[in-house]
Amino acid sequence: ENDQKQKLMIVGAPIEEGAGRLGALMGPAALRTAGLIRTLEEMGHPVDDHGDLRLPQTLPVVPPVAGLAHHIEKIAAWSRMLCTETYEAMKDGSFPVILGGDHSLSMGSVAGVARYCQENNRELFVLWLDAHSDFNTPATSPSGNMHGMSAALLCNEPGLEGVFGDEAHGLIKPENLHLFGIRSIDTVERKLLRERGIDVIDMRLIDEFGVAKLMRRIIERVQKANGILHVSFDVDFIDPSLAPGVGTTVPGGATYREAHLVMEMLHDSGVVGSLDIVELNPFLDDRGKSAMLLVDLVASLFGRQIYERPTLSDQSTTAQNA
Ligand code: NNH
Ligand code: MN
Ligand code: MN
Ligand code: MN
Repeated sequence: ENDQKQKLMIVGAPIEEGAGRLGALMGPAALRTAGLIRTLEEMGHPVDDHGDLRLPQTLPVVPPVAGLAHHIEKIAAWSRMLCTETYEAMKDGSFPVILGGDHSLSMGSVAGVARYCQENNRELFVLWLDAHSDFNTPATSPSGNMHGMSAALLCNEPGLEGVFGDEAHGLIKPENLHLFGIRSIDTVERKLLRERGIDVIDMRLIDEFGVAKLMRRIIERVQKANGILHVSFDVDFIDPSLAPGVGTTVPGGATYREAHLVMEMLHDSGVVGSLDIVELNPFLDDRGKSAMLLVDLVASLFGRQIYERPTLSDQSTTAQNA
């Protein structure tokens, strides 16, 4: 047993304007109702709960973009706030956990972690658990919904510079982005992913090789670089039969055990330094089913085991001080 567990900084980001349908605003509340904080505390993790953030009265001025980017001023305001939250948490030695809210919030959360990593000479890797690749830009997006653009922004694709403007923020190297669970890609997005050489682990690969082998490859990469891994968990990564509470369900998602195994392996690896839980839409959920599954998955990521055994993460090794 480990008595010195890393402090978790938890913050809710009730943002829904990045998605095509409303309701993700209620995500943080549903995760809290499902017992997220209590569960982590009972597992022995010190929790610093920052509550849910609110949009400021005045939004940043964002220059017009070429193409479609709905509600970019609001997304910019959220991104800037969340970037500060995760950056400060990392500096503080805490593990930031962002409760969404739609996936546009990862522009901010990852940018803050990336800024910390840049300043502290740590290589940042991102595991993007999602049915979608979220690699659209305002010029390529068929919908204009910014939750489908967050991975592209983080890889410095053109057209989204206005989100941060002159505000300090970090970005990631496209070769350090690992998309996992993918089964829905738009036409121009597909071309862009190919051109940038993004690592796309689609469901076909997961069917053929299994989660364990594919995850081990990513984890070993991060470990070799002494890097930090940010996990961005989109609820639609999971099969809709298990997690119906999301606006953009796609059939053929991760099974119950596949999703848990990903989280268990991530815990054991000791490389995860930050986490987003995004796209939960309680308005579409079935009696809290998706919210409760997410709490259990987060518990697996933070060390809940079916049958206890020692792991790397337990030898008081965390991603930050490794
Ligand atoms: N690719 C679509 C778009 O850009 C859908 C994105 N929706 C998501 N992403 N839920 O995870 O509009
Ligand atoms: Mn704090
Ligand atoms: Mn997504
Ligand atoms: Mn998705």
